Amino acid sequence: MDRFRFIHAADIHLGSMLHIDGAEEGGPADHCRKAVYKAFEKLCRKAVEHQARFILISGDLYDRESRNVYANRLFVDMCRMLDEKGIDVYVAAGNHDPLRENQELFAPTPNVHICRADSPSVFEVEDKGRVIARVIGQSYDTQWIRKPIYRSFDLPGDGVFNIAMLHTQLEAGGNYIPSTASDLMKVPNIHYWALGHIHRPEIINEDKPVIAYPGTTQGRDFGEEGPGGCYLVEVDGTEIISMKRLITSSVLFRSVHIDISSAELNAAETIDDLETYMISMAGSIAQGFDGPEADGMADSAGPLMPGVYTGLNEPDDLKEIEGYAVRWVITGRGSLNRALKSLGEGDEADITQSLRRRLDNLRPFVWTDSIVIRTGSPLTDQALAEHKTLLELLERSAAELLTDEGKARQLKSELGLVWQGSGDHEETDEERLYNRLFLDDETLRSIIQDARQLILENIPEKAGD
Ligand SMILES: [Mn+2]
Repeated sequence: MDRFRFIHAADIHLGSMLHIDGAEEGGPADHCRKAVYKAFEKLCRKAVEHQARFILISGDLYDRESRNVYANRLFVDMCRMLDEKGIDVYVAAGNHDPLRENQELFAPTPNVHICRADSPSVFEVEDKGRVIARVIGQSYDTQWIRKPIYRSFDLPGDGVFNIAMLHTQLEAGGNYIPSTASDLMKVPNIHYWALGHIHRPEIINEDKPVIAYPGTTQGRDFGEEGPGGCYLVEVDGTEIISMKRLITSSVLFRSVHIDISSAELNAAETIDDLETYMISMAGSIAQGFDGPEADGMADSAGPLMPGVYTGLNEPDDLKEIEGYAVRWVITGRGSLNRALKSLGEGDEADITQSLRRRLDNLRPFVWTDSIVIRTGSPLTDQALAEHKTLLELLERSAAELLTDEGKARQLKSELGLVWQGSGDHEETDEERLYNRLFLDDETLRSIIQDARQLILENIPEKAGD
């Protein structure tokens, strides 16, 4: 049978920049300006390195309909390099970069195949004179497509590996190609749905057909934490042998939670103690270890299917990272609260500046974007006694939700409603609930921990308050 590899990417958003606060020219600011372009270059170099036969880009290659010269030139330059290696590039335009006539600033190289916008385009991928794969897709011609265009994706079932590219929110209604996973599964003869639009990687269906979002290649703000990347898929005939996520981010956004009631900090009393702790934590972040307090990718790396991972769990991935933009979220009840609660806005800025200065030489860089303080004073013995039942109930419920699968499932199905039909994700805020199509275990865990923390923070400090 014919064996080949391809790369599935989407939402590259060439022409956009990362949002970090306060960085001046040079250092972190430079990295943040270039990171989106760098991610695309990495993607192309990885295609060569892994001997991919072709690359799929399922929408939002560019951030805007009007191309910028740098972005368009980079695309054409990289595609020329890929052409020399015999690698084809298939592009479907998305809602950010809808297809118009005469919009390319540089002539595309012959290996670039762009889907039409008025009807589905079908491309055949050949190897040694034989068709080994087909790619079907359709471009956006305006910012919205409200029709189920995938229903006319018609490919023969003749033993050739068939791929469909679709830039969709995967919602029954809405502006971005109304569809559901089961709608897509009804389209015959498709082996792989190469989706785009949702910026968080997600494998919606594991097999026959695979339905997958590769996520953005480089997160651009705190709504897009975790490493961006693409999928490397290996195929034998019409069977997928392996699927692996390659990391293309060079800068990561991280919200790092610091609990002042933790063992390391419960004796701390001064801002200096806190800063010292944050400096040492920054050192761990730079090395790729963030300890149990940090949320996010360290424990989000569980395999989705053999050979697929979502986080930085291969040593090589760490080498890709040039820096981290960190939002420190300081929570909990402890003695440090006395110093923290006297802070004004200027003081927070001062701590931010101090951290930036003290971490200036750290590589990969750890840039303090902001500090969020959400602490309370320690509970007195009297308050602990008065709220004994509440505290016990709280700990028991939190523990049950984390360990009892039945309870967790029930909570997930109820909370999950928040994720459905949230409408147009282009218009909501950076929290981006929409970016999580389904409530996964990691998100559930962080919701339970946050809820527990909030309840603890709001217990009155003195009995009778
Ligand atoms: Mn996008």
